[in-house]
Amino acid sequence: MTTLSHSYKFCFGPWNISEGADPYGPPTRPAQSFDWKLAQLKQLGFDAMMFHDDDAVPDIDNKSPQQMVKEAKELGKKLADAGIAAEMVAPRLWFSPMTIDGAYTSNDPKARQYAIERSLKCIDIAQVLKTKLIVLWLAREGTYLRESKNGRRSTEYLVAAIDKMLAHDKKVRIAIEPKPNEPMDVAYIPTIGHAIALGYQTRDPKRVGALIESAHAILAGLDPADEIDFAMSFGKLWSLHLNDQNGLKFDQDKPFGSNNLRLAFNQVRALERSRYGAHGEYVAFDVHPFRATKEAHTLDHLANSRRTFLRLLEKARAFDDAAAQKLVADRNYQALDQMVLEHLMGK
Ligand code: XLS
Ligand code: MG
Repeated sequence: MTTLSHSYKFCFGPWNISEGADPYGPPTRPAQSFDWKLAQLKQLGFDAMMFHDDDAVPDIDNKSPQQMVKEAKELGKKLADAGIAAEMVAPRLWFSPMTIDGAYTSNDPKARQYAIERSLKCIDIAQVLKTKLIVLWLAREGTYLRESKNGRRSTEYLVAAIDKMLAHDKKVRIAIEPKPNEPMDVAYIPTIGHAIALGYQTRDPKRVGALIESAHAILAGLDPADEIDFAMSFGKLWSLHLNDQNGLKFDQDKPFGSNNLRLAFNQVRALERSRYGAHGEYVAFDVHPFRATKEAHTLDHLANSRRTFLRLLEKARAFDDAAAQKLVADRNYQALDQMVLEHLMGK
């Protein structure tokens, strides 16, 4: 089994070991310390941790630049001592009162300035943690009613903000993570096509790529495997959040393959055919335990997602492509459909 995972490296964020609170009820499991979470990572067969800026430097808005660097260095030492890489750092632009009406696309120029300044701090933290990758999940860039903003101006604001980040650090690479909604009613940059197009408007498009999350593609009514293929054809898939989603509802961050095994199988096939990871990219599982999960099973959603990925990797590599191509050449799609199903069901 381990030989199959050699070409993929795995990652999760501290937020993926969550306590079960949801909008309708309190936590159901005790909070775990950061150090506890870090200690589990290697044991679960993972290689890196991804961070929000305030995972790396808590209460970042109230820290001086010197204090921020000091705390980031302390974290960097912890990671180095544990042999764990930092995959990326993402500015958490959806908590602060400054981002109530959006961050980069807020109608308030002071809020837009706050969002950019916070993003530059995030880049400084990434430098200390020795990662060049910044992920922008544009959580609050959207509207509850379209008349409150102007889509063209919002696009221009997003380009201007990214340009400021690209100018701040000549080595930084930015991956835009699209999502069509939630927390917004309708979000800007809803799909990977929008994210990649936005990058081409910036001052240095070769440093702007994208991140795909399975559930976000499903929420947009799209097939995550197609989104992966599209991004890979542009060389723009620089990070990846594999998980799952049962239809068009709140973002469930379910374990990979939990709802759509065939969709998961085709995501792995898409990664394989484009050799995702060949330039050091990680497979992250942006997943949460079910609220009903007991404390004793706090990590199982991560272990299961990685195990499912590796089992589907075996399936993808064992799939008889030659036989499949014969059925395609004969346009015998019923037989091809059944062939895939029986392959997944096992003989
Ligand atoms: C949304 C984002 C989020 C992280 C990264 O899915 O990936 O999970 O906070 O910004
Ligand atoms: Mg995500």
